[in-house]
Amino acid sequence: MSARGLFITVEGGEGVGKSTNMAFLEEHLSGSGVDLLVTREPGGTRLGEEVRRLLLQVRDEQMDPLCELLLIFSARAQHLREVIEPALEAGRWVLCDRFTDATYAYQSGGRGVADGAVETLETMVQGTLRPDYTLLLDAPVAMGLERARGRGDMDRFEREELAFFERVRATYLRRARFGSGRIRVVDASVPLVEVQEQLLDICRDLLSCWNVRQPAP
Ligand code: Z5A
Repeated sequence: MSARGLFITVEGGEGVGKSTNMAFLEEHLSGSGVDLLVTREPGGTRLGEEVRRLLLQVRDEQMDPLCELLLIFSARAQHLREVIEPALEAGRWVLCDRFTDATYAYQSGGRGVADGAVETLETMVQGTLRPDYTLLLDAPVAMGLERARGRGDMDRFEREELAFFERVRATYLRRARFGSGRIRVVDASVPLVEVQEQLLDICRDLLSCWNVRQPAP
């Protein structure tokens, strides 16, 4: 029987380079022989992608923060049962663009929903499942927004004010500082080639742990 796979998440504020670096990580890890499943939140299933559309769509009504929180966890429940848990159990690595750290950062830090509400849903939906490693791409908010907004149309989140994204960033950094050591902060304010050098160092660590964990042939 294969060992359980690793669950790796990539996090960060607006425009820090998650999509760009997810592609880089995918290429590097798959090229190193990892059986990798790449996915994202909100989304990752047909149902989840429909929920994502609801969440990102610019609307003329205000979405209640609890409605937003529950939509995110409803998509996450489907994603876990249908995609993430079966892959991990089959020994595959899962690389996920955002997960529950984003919920703490955006819904709790950004919107002001109580941490306790997020914790309750986290336990209900995930049980004891948590990411094994999280790469937090960090850059000053203004830099990320400038990069992201250069792309044109802005979604419902991208239209938030600067202070919202400052709270999001502060929450991520606090979780990295006071968490269990699972979250590795990557300086994403430097040129891409330097960001990717940091990612390669982390990949080396992950791959060496993995080689140790593999059962002998
Ligand atoms: N959300 C939530 O509220 N709660 C939750 O629990 C979850 C999500 C899971 C969608 O996320 C929204 O869902 C998100 C929070 C909410 N909204 N926000 N904000 P998303 O991950 O799909 O969307 P995003 O954060 O808006 O991602 P993004 O804008 O696509 O940004 P990115 O992936 O981090 O950046 P990128 O596309 O890779 O890079 C942006 C540009 O910068 C691009 O032109 C790159 O070439 C350039 N770039 C990247 N790195 C560099 C460096 N180092 N130097 C120079 N230029 C660079």
